[in-house]
Amino acid sequence: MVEETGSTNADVMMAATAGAPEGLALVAEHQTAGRGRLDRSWVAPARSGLTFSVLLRPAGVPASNRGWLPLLAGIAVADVLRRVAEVDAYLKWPNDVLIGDHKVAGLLAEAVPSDAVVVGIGVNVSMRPDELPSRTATSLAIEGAATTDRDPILRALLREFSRRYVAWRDGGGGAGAGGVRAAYAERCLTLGRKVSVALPAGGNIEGEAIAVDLLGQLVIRTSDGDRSVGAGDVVHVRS
Ligand code: BT5
Repeated sequence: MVEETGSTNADVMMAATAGAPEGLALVAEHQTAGRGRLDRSWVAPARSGLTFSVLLRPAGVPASNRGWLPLLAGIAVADVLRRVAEVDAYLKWPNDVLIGDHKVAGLLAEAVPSDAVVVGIGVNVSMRPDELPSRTATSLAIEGAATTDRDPILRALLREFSRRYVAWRDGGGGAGAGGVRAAYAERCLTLGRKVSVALPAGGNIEGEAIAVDLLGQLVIRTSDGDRSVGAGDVVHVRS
């Protein structure tokens, strides 16, 4: 636990490079340079939420299957927020945790050469409406959660993520291991919706999100056939 740092993901990636063991977790009360995907940022006032990162070394799981890790973390976050905070948390592909249409938590998985993956989790807990970093954000407090006590939520998150990770890794790390694909699909609001996906390299794909494939990619039924996307920003289009 540290009072303040730039980014817990950056710190744990450095520790990973220096040989730190699997399971290392770093929690920060405040991040001054919190990272999102694609060079975006994660912004939260000190102590308004949970910001932490965990080091994993899934040796034995093929690199092509590691895309499941952030999805696995999302399942754990959604389940803990439901059980402990008693909110209706769902997943938006690939790894936003939403309550209604608003984002309460975000996940960032970053690979470190030589087999390590750092999974960072940010959860908005007591953030007030005037502190929200964007119109699309929310917090447990705003959603009337049963608790905004960060300690039990953090402990439950670490336990649940670890439990799901071990079951997945020990099952070989595929789509069926630890039931990850089915568990993800069950909690994912994106499936069955009309979506527009902005691809990291530019351009959009539009169609109906019909499945999550064996690698954790989103399958979109377009007018030109089915396309799988491994990364991108999804907008749920209202019909
Ligand atoms: C994410 O990226 O949602 C990944 C966030 C991961 C944060 C954790 S905190 C611990 C660890 N250490 C780090 O440095 N990072 C990880 P993305 O899907 O790209 O979403 C980023 C976008 O979400 C931003 O561009 C904002 O629009 C929005 N955003 C920023 N801060 C937010 C917040 N606190 N709550 C909700 N939305 C936020």
